[in-house]
Amino acid sequence: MTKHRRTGMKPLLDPTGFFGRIPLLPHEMTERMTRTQDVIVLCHLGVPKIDQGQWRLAIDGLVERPMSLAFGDLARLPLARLESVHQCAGSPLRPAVPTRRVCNVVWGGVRLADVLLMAGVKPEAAYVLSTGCDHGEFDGIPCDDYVKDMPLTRSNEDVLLATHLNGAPLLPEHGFPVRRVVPGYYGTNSVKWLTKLTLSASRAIGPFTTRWYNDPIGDTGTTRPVWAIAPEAVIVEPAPDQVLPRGIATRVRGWSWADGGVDQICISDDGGATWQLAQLDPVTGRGWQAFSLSWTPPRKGPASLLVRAKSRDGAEQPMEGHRNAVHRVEIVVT
Ligand SMILES: Nc1nc2c(c(=O)[nH]1)N[C@H]1C(S)=C(S)[C@@H](COP(=O)(O)O)O[C@H]1N2
Ligand SMILES: [Mo]
Repeated sequence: MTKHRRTGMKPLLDPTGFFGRIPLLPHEMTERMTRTQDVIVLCHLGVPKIDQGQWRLAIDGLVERPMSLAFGDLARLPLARLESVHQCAGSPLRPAVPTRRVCNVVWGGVRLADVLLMAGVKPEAAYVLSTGCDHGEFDGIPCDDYVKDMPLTRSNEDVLLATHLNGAPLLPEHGFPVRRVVPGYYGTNSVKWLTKLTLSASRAIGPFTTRWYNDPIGDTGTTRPVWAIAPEAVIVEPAPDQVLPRGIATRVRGWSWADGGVDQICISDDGGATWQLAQLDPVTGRGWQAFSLSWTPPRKGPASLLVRAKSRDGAEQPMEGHRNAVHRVEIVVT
């Protein structure tokens, strides 16, 4: 551990510019654990190339002991593993469009709380700002880096400085060598290529926390940061356009998730006029929860199935107009 701080370090990017990988479609999300090759990839500015030996994590702001940690300093801390749903909030330019970019993975790393303990957080601190060293331009706006924030109270829960994804070191596109992972928050908060933690009394001021990633609260003219994952569910079976025989029981199944867990899943076969309660598995860690329902198609012709999740804190999925609008699958009954 050194007191030395490297500044002005701008790594090369490869590729440069927006980079993403198409996720599995809901009917392809057949496995509880998503294979790394199927994990979503979202990079606003490109993928920095970082040498693990050169990498440093600065901890500054409202701390007793500002410091700079090398990878080996982190590796000496206890390793934590956590299963967690990992979901992109969608494009910040189209925040109300459901994208269902989601997967369920195991993160490995050290607890942010352990690192903050080493630095000694001052009582005035209320937020943890995290800086990623990617840089460039997004939507025509120049960005020196990628900075996100979160309340300090949440940081002391199960937030990780992750070094591993599904048991292997992070791939470059997932944030190698170290990223923040905020289980239960949308992926945008899980800062990749982490190089700095800043303890602050106020929120971050960069474009990724002020210009983008704020949702309007009704018609109040105020906004809320895109932090906690709202309740959501996807139908895995039946698949779109699947043909099912009338009068024979079939299984509707899928995954549901929400920050803090899902409490109830309902399925409708009449456009939302009536709902049937599905069976719902309990939550493990921060992972997604399986649901299933035995359903007998009542009549011939085109049919649609809708699924709606209710979180433990009582929030229900909206029918439309939000990123977490209910998922609908069109099928055919013969
Ligand atoms: N530094 C940095 N961190 C980032 C991003 C980014 O562009 N730069 N994209 C965010 C977004 S929008 C998402 S959805 C997740 C995606 O993580 P993944 O690509 O490892 O799945 O990373 C987040 N962390
Ligand atoms: Mo995202």
